[in-house]
Amino acid sequence: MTTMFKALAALMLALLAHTAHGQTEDGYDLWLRYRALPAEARQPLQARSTALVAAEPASPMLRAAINELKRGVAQMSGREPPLVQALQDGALVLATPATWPELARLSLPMDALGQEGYALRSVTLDGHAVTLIAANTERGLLYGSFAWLRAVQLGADLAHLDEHAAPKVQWRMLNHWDNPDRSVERGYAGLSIWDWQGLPDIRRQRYVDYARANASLGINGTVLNNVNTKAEMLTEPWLKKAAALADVLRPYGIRVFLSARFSAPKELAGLPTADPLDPRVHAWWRAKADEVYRLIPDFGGFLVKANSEGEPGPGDYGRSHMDGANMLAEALAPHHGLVIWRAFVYSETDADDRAKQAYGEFKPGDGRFAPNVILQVKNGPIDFQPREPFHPLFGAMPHTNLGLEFQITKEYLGFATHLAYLGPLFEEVLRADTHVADDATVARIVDGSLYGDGRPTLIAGVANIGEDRDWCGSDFNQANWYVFGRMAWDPELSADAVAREWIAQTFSRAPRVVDAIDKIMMGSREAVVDYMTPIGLHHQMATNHHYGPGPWVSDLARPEWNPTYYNKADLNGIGFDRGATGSQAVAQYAPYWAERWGRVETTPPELLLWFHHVGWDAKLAPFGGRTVWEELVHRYDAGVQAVVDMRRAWEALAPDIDARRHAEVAGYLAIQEREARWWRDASIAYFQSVNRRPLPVGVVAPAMTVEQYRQLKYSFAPGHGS
Ligand code: BDP
Repeated sequence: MTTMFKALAALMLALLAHTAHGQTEDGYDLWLRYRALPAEARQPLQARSTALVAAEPASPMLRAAINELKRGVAQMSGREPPLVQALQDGALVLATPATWPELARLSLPMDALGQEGYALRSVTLDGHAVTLIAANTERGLLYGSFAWLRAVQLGADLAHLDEHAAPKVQWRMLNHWDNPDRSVERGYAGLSIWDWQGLPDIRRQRYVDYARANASLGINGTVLNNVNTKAEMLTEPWLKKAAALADVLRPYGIRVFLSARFSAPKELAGLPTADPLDPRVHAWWRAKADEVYRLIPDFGGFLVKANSEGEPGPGDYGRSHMDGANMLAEALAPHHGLVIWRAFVYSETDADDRAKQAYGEFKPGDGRFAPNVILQVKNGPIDFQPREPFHPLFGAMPHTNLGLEFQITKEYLGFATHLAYLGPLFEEVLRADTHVADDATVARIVDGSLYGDGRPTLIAGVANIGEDRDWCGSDFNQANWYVFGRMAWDPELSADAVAREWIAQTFSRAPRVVDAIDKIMMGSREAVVDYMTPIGLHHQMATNHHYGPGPWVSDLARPEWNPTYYNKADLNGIGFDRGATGSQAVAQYAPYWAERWGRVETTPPELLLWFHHVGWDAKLAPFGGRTVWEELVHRYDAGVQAVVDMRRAWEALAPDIDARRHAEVAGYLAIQEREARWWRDASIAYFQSVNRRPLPVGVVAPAMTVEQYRQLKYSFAPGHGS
């Protein structure tokens, strides 16, 4: 009896300990955790959420908003607000001008809210102190509901709310690189979240939760499949699967898009050609578009990777990208669909600097793309590297709709295991001033405000989402999904502010904890740059899987696939000359940059080897008397040291973070430190084998020889796709 009693008591204690944190944290809830508030914060929330007032009967979208508010309030305050029709003190009122004509009297900035914005305001209506969630549309109410829940989670004063927001970019979109077999190209979070086999019959709760997370950020489009796509994705059975997902996502304001394979008419219909100027091809795509819209009436459109890295395209028939894009645009136009045409194009037969090729290919076509085509341009001219200058197409095609593509999945920044917060990378790109006109930042080009003509605008991010319980392969990777969505909504947001928001919702609201985690996050991307590719190096990773260093690789079929093509390291110097004596890539930028980046002295140190080939022994002013070789080594060391410091700072947070998540992050940081050292050691060993310089005084020698690093093989590194 006593033993049993003891066992029971132990069980009770364990359960209590378990619920002390509300519930075990496994990352599934993302930033929508809505954990029970401490008693002192619960009361003000209860007072400000006594009931929900909303139009009845509610549409699916309004229902989604109401459900989210109920769930959030119930979890945080312990009391679920009832849905009522009459005003009462402390109610949350979801109002549009159509359902609540009195809105007009309240001098709310309704015009500024547009079709997607919202206002949150504490007001007194008919003698009742209520909180208005106001918008012109139900979508605005949905976004406003999430914004109010965010305000609660961030500890806002609920009695004095007054904020409003509207997205600056029209399309805020995820690009999944998911394959029909559920592998994910460059995905490090398990299988695809799309259980294709179960679709269209099985509509998993996970899809709804995915939609909730996206809606909370304002993401309004998703491309379901890989840009390297199979033609089959456009056949009826697969379209039905996509249609089922579209049904689930629709109430959350998310439109479904598909990647389309340019050669589909040949592969699916046996046409002898996919030539965009061939009338049969044209007719096939028109019929296909009609079929897609019959199944998915609000289908968004096609994303196309053409004539790039072996994918088929109009170039196979001697036609231009414009020919290809405009043909598809015509097929989609009757349905108001979009063609998103990728500018990530470089040719195996073009010996010119790869960084120049997209500009060379697309710039002459400025103004010749159909109005429902958006050209999707990667943030930099090479390929999602830890640091690149902004892509020269930004600002160079004023008469073309240009979208921006970021990579949220960390193919080049340590996969899922390294902690690298991408906010500073996104911010750096968005704030870059192209100097094509006054205040012509990438943000203002991409959000269209530079042109002011209401053109369609787009920011896309290659998703880092998979089947893993925590969605993204680690807790900190969730921050990259979050910051992507927030900055796509408002490209002017600061990486630091968004990090703080995310931390408060994800880990803790205690200022000391927020400060400490923010410091780790804000320095993390620069740490990766330093231990992988300092002072402007790029594309130095191992072959195919891109896991780990491979600066020595020089035997791949295409020159521009080799890291040596980019580092150009030899006995005398290192770096890619893109100035007047080299590839002249600088000339693709506005004169302001062409001139500055064209000269070593005026090139910022972080882009030095991107634009210049410099002598190992050159002493450059920003390096404070160090030679280029010394600076390079110094940066590798700084990168490793930064990770050591991140680890230490995280260890110190043990008392403040739930044990499971703390331990997991600590484990990842251990991997990161080991791999940072690997990058540092292997890179230094290689460059030293080439330049034959001694290591700077006091520097620790690499652990192994360059030969040993070259022998390392990682055949099963993740993310390879099918
Ligand atoms: C590269 C990836 C490759 C993608 C390609 C793309 O390594 O897997 O297919 O980008 O964006 O960075 O199309």
